Amino acid sequence: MTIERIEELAAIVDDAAMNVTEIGMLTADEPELDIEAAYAVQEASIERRLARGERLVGMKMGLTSRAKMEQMGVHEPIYGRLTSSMIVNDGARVRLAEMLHARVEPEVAFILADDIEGPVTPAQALASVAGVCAALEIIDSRYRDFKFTLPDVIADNTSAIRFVLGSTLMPAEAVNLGNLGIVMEINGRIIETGSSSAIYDHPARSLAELANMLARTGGRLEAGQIVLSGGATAAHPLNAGDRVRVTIDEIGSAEFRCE
Ligand code: 0L1
Ligand code: MG
Repeated sequence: MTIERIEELAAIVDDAAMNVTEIGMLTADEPELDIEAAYAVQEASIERRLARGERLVGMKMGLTSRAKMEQMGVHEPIYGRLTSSMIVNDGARVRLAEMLHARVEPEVAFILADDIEGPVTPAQALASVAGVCAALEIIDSRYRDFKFTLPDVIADNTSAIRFVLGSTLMPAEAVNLGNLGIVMEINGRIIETGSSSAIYDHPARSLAELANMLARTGGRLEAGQIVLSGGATAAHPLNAGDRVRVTIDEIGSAEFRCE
């Protein structure tokens, strides 16, 4: 695919996100949009954000649960990019008018102390982590009815729109990272329970896989970056007035309100 076409497709997903307008699948009009081209579109769409003054603050893993992988018919997760405009402070409000059909999922987040360059094992990746915290990711596909193929969702930056990090950072080695109990509540009602083991079997495995996937194209994770390791349960639709909270054993909680 030509650079010009990649830029055109990046403008379509970026405009849709900025103007809160839904679009049809890019693959419907562009049969050449394979996974490699889709990551190029994602990167070009992020370049547009950076040119507007946003900063790259980290990366996210998507489709990390067996259920989501089976649903999409894939064998490996996908990754997206996190920018400064996606950060919501713990306890703050999010405006649903800035989203199309937002859903929320509980996650475990890493903050990196050092760069991570693949190939690495989960244990090696953990050695570069400053700490872990509870997180909530809001996803909002730009595609009509949240329907997409794998290249479409990669091009659309894996549906990223907002995320909240809990205010407590725990040393990764101090917690039982591979099997932490997770409870997500909406308006005080428990809506999902799960375990961090649902995140690619272990959040550290997800982190290492991300570094290894980036290494295929010469990329790496950088010190100070945030990594969302993947959804631990199904994602839930959000409505105005919702108060959302995740509590993760041993690492704390994160919350936001919808308006
Ligand atoms: O963060 C995620 O797991 C989302 C990945 C993209 C698929 C979706 O939007 O559900
Ligand atoms: Mg997610």
